Amino acid sequence: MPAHNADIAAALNDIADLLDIEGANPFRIRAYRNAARTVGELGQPVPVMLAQGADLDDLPGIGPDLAAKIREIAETGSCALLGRLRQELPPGITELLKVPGLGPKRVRVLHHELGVQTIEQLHQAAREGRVQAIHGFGPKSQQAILDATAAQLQEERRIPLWRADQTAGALLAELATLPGVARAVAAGSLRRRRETVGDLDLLVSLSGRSPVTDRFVGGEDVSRVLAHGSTRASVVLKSGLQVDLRVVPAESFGAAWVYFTGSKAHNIALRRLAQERGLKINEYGVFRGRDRLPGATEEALYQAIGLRYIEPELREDRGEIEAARQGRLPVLVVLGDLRGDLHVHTSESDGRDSLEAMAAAARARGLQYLAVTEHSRRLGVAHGVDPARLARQIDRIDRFNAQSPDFTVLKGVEVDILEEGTLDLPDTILQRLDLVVGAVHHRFDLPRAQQTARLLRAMDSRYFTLLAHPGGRLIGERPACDFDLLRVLRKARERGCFVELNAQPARLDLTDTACQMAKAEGVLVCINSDAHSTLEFNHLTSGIDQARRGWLEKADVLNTRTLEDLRPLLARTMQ
Ligand code: DGT
Ligand code: CA
Ligand code: CA
Repeated sequence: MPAHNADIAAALNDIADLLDIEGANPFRIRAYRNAARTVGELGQPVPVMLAQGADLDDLPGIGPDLAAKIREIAETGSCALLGRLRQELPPGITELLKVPGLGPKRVRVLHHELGVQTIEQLHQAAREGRVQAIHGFGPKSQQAILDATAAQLQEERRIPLWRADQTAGALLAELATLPGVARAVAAGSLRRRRETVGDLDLLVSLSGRSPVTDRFVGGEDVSRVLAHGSTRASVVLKSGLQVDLRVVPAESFGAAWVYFTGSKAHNIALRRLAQERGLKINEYGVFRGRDRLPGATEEALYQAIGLRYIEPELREDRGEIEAARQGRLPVLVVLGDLRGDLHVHTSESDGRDSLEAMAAAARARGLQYLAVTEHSRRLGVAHGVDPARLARQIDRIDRFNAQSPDFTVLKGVEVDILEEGTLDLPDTILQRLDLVVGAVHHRFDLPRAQQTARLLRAMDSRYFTLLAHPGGRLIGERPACDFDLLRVLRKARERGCFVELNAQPARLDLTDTACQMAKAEGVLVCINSDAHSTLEFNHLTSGIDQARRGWLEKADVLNTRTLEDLRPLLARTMQ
């Protein structure tokens, strides 16, 4: 399959990184970086240009040698030079580039002087004080490396929720088939739908004698057994993920499920409340002196201490117990509440499927509308649109809608917010749209005051509807940028515009607590898939998980509105 420009640019950047670590000639390194940028900003896919017989060495800064490499990458996905560099250097070395503050030059020195090849080894070296001994690295940079690698390692041990879901689903299905097993359920952070999961906690209740723990530790994917008794077992799977299993009698099931769902902070707060009422709760039940109160269901356990049932996503000791006490728990949004999706890409920019295919897929999921929001021109790597191409897409959408009585495609764009806070497309084209989604895709590193000013200025644009993935983070890969969220939310309310909860599993941006803040400030949150293919409407489920952790109700979410109710809200941002 021919490579996308973005993949070609990434491969060229990898070559530059590896050459840099190797200590190659700076001019050669710069040539690869420039070529990566040039390819990234091309208006056309390289494979298409090649098919049309274009000469790549006509491009600025690209000579015959680089042109041949680009052709090789475009046709095969890689090139001999990249393969050779990857073989010569230790496989983990590019991981070191992920440590904030470490560029190729410093990685080269650390590798050369200390022989470190992995983040773990670098962490160890910093802990032993060996980093500060190197020329150019003082105690201060050693401490920074120590902190950054610690954070990196911590983060790496947690896995994203969607992956945990897959493993847990398979294990639970297996447990449920064992003789004597009445129920097999998930607990822990997985059930609370945290965005990352440290280990899996599974709970089984029995209807008779059962070989459940023996069969569990003997499972095919188990690499190590940490504990094995008749009521509990812990294993490490081949993937490195730990799984804790508890087996409980049916009469304790509710109490145990609450206990092992956590969070720990929620449990502690529950226990304190129970004590105030002269009760004792633990994983076996609720007790007044020696009497056991009903604890077979979670509802019964909560009721015994005077509370309404609390949804697992809320169990973080962030006010849910007080809310349950006062009977003002939120009625959390569910997937079926969503009527549309306001951030979707098609093959016109970096999506995989056509506008028509995306609309059909959204409709098949019961949605009523979607907004097509291609990248704008600055994002050459994503084949971003210029005004002329956007104008053609607007016409195409008009034609589509004329033929589509029961599903509407809204005209949008995901316009880049430039460094100074201006937008990457002129008002003359933006004003023809139904909505303008603004997003930051570069200079994530601006200082707080400057980043905040950039976002506020963007929201002051004449046409601005929705701030996409506000934090700009990629979970486990890139931290959120630093800005004053409260000021941004207040500006959004003042301007009548909205913030996105981007549902891509790697983004989940807004975070849960940021959703709570948006709700408190009276700013509607839009849960968008940011789908780049028809399959990616699945992301909406992850977005709903996160929104629920953020206490959002149907009314707090913009795209639970019918198209009729949505239109005037969008129109207010486009005047
Ligand atoms: P994780 O695994 O780091 O993503 O987070 P959790 O919440 O799944 O934590 P985990 O696996 O250590 O424990 C599962 C649940 O068991 C936890 O949410 C609450 C309960 N639990 C564990 N240790 C304690 C404890 O020391 N006290 C109380 N009250 N509950 C605990
Ligand atoms: Ca856990
Ligand atoms: Ca655990």
